[in-house]
Amino acid sequence: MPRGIAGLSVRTHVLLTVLCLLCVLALTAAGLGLRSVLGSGDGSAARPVPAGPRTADRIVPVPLSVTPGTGPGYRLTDRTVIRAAPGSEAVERQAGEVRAIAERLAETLRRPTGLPLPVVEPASGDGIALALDPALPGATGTEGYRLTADAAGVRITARSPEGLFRGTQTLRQLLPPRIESPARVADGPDWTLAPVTVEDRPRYRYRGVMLDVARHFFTPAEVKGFIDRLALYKLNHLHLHLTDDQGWRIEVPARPALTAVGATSEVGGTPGGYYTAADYQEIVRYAQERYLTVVPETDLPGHSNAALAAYPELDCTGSARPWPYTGTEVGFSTLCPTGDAVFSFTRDVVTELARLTPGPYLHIGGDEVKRVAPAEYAEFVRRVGEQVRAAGKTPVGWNQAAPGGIGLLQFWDGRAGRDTELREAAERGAEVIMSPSGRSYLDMKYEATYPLGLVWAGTVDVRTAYDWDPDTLLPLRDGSVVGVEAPLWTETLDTPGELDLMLLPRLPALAELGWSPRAGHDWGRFRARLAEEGARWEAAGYAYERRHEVPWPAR
Ligand code: TNX
Repeated sequence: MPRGIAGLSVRTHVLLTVLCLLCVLALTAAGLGLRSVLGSGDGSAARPVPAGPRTADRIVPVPLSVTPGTGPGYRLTDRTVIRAAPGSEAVERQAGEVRAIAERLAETLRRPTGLPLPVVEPASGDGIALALDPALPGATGTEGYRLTADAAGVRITARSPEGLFRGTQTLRQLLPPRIESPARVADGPDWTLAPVTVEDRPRYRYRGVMLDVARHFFTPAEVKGFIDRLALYKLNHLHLHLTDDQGWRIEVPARPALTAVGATSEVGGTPGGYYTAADYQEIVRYAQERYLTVVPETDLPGHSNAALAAYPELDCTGSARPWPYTGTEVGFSTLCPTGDAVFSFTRDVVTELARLTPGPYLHIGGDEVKRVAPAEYAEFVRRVGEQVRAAGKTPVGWNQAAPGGIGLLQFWDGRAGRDTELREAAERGAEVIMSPSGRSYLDMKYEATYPLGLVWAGTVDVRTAYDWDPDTLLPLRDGSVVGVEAPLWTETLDTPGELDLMLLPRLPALAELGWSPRAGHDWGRFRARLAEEGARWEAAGYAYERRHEVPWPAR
């Protein structure tokens, strides 16, 4: 028998060639079909931004359910009012909150549109209505909402003000991207929402981002800008990493040297800075208005070189480096883990942070302590955890803090065997926030040659950040994962623009993991929706990385 290519008979070869051709045709057709669903190609060719009202499949994170309506949708005009109708059962406090949410929405929409958009009380009439509705199904929870838009108007209902606020973020995304412009849009588009009904609620109760203000300091105004980005994607916690080897960033009146000495510098030797009580409370208030809880972290007993520079008597192992420490090595420093002095120090710190923080959590760190014996470390963590509880707060720790009896643990380091203690703690009832470094660390480079960031946990491109499941990444007790958090460490980042480049577009990936139902998780659809966000960030003036994985529209 004549032999053809690679030992196949000529007949077989012809047959295979025909089959391959059919395959290619089928795949191309499927690809085209797929593309029209995804709304995108491979990302190399930029697309024009579609005209007309935005279709409702543009919401990020994707809602629980989106039902397109019929008809023209709702167009904002100079007759549109925003009705804050708290509902008859609402207590005074809630009425005030609903009104404040309406005012905030009005402010956001007035700038680009130039429309008057007055906030009024009457429950009926043309426009955008925000109303509390205790009759919504219980499963809606405190953060869920229902939004309907049709030619007559837009109506957002929720069981609590928090849900109304989340709904207003969806409303922003139903409008053209230029709605994010901080200034009047000349020749603006029709400000029209597509007709739709959205039913929505989060998958996890904890959805956070951590900002490291210790390695590089960021001013209260810069942190507020950061909060704006988180609010848009329905995040509900801002974890501030306030202390580390390079700086102590929160004033503690009983320990004035912490900031007088410990805040004078940062990575690279630039001046640093710190928050006064008033600064910190201003950040907390701004976050609260956007329904984000601030989780302050003072990293103990390691990562404490700045505290040791201020109070050298707390250094019983000789771990401190000369002050200022402007490098980026980790794991060298520790407070003395035993003795009265250290616990009187931690009590001062815990007491002040508990006083300043309305949220339920104080994060006590606990990571990378290399110079302390395991039993002493566990006892230290246990005692500081007790101090936090005595101050009326719930302690949170990095996964190493598991042996210290901390009930809410943040998983970050899954390197060989390091999650064993976490798994055991979860078996005993501990809850877990998922921050796997190889997936959710926003300070990891997108690719090895990227100029900012680190690579110790690998590179994290958009798909890597998106394509994992917080519930099943680790074999933990069912129900122990209560949420996700993306840490943004700042060894290599010192301007808000650099923060943006690392945050966008990976923040929406994390946000969708935290908010959207497991069944809604789909990389192809996600990247198409993400592409639309690019125009929104440009309108807002935010820097972002146009990663090749995402089919960004033409500029
Ligand atoms: C590990 S994650 C750290 C930080 C570094 C970060 C850099 C964690 C609890 N500790 O001290 O800044 O890596 O990616």
